[in-house]
Amino acid sequence: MKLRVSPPVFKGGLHDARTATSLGRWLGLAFTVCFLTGLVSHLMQHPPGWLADGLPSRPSWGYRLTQGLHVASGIAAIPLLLAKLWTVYPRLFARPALRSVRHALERLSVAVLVAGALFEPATGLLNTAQWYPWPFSFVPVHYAVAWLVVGALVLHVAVQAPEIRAHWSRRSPGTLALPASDGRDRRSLLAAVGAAVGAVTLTTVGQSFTPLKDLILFAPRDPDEGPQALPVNRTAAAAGVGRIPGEAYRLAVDGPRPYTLTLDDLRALPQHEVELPIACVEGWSRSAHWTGVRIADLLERAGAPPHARVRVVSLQLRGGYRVSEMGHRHARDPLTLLALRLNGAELHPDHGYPARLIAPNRPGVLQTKWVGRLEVLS
Ligand SMILES: Nc1nc2c(c(=O)[nH]1)N[C@H]1C(S)=C(S)[C@@H](COP(=O)(O)O)O[C@H]1N2
Ligand SMILES: [Mo]
Repeated sequence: MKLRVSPPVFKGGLHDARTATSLGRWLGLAFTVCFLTGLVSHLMQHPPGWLADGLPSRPSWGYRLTQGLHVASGIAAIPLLLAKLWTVYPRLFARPALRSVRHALERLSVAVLVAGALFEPATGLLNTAQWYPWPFSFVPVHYAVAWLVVGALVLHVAVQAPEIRAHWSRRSPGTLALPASDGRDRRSLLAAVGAAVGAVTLTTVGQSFTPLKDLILFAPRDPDEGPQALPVNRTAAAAGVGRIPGEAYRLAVDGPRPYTLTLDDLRALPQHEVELPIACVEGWSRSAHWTGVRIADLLERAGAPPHARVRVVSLQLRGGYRVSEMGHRHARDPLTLLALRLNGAELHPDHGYPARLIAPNRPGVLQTKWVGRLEVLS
């Protein structure tokens, strides 16, 4: 018996270019916001030489906002992406599969776009849960694939420009040719997708937008959980530092006039209070009240030149986040502290006891805990 496979027939009215254009607009917006905020995050964490000294330390909530938008737009893109793929998937079965070299290249670029567009929110979402079920390191791969998606997306919009123009609005020429009854169904679909976007946003955004923290359903982080009402990314035990005895603690400041301080010496210096967030790249932010010594005062005492960069070194011996650097704007900002206290009490070991860095407009991974040394870089 001969088996004949015929392409499936799609009778529904919503696999059309007008629906694809309507959803594509919102998806394009979400991807654009996600890409630009991701780029900001990347530049703040790994600034190229020419930018390292230009990074602004204000507004103090800047990184919290861009990282919150990055995660929120990435999560909002998920229902939009699924709806968009559903709308266009009958094209997978278009025959002949390949009409020409040009058509083959076009299909290839769409395959790259779809693969990348699924990969980015999936890996990003798992990263917020700090779950890495893959053999590569998250940051460089997530960053590289973002450029791939942007490239494929620009190409896709260019190739589809005539279709997009013909279906951009309800009165566009292509749209007028569609059956009028489709309009109602399309509006229902868009309303349902909009409701899904609203629901996933409202139930996750409280991770960084604290006023909505009571609506959190799916987010891996409860902003209230953790010692001293602040979440912890890596505990002292996990970092291998354990409980550092305060009596044995020394802060070494290397510069033109190097010196060493005990914890009591630090407590005897002028103390300053600031309200600053930890804005974790893994998708949560929480503001807290910090007390400690200004980094600017410590640098002044070491005779550091005003434009010097500073390296902050942890007592933690291994791990990617044991060292961070900052340019002179962050180092000299009066809000930048070597903090000794958090929310009215001595730092909990998991928050960096005896001393940790807290600076404005800075990714959480660079707010080094268990600080043992400040190095003035020439
Ligand atoms: N030495 C050291 N500092 C560190 C880390 C670390 O692993 N080691 N983690 C960083 C990360 S990813 C974040 S988000 C913040 C979290 O600070 P918290 O635990 O006080 O909330 O600390 C940062 N400082
Ligand atoms: Mo983090």
